Amino acid sequence: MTAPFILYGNVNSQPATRVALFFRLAGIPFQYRHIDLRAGQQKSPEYQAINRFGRVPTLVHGDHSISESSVILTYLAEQTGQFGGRDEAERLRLAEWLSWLADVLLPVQRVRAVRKFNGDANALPWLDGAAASGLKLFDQHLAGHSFVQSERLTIADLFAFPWIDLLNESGIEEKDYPNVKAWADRVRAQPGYLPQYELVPQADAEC
Ligand SMILES: N[C@@H](CCC(=O)N[C@@H](CS)C(=O)NCC(=O)O)C(=O)O
Repeated sequence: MTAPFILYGNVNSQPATRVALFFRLAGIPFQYRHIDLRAGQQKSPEYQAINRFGRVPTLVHGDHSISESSVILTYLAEQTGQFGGRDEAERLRLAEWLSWLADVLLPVQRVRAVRKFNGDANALPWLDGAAASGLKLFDQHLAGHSFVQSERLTIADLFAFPWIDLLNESGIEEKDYPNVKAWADRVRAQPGYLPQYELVPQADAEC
């Protein structure tokens, strides 16, 4: 029997829910461990023993404990044969996409963090501009493409998607980016899709 996949996360964390989205779309069961970020559980010695950065998500699989959602998605694609590159060239392209998406779309996550969790509003003018620039670039790329890398859904789509699914919490209108909206609707139409707040519970669970 192969080792279970154990995901440590929090329903409010988009990096964590993108891993849950992988499992849901792949139809792969996982064990879920809720980490109480408000209580600081991510900084406890027990948790930092599996995640040196003291953040979610962490994937534990056999002898491995892996942090950083892009690394986890890449690992899962390799382990399961789903949503990854089919040859070295595709795997390299996907690694490029993960890095690029993290650069250009991270301001979307930051804007949400400020608006939803009462962050420093002085940062908003800069963050709103940076989020709009990133979304414009992403929208331009998606013109004429069904999915980020190709005509099939990959971990690059799963990486970007949670930021887009909750654009309204960032104070951004999805309809202002029509190619992004059409792409997001294609992801939402995938079998197994669940919206962010239904992907994982606020307690440990078998999912
Ligand atoms: N680059 C990381 C980002 C992880 C991250 O920022 N996690 C946040 C939640 S969204 C966290 O655990 N914050 C708690 C803390 O820093 O104490 C990834 O993609 O996994």
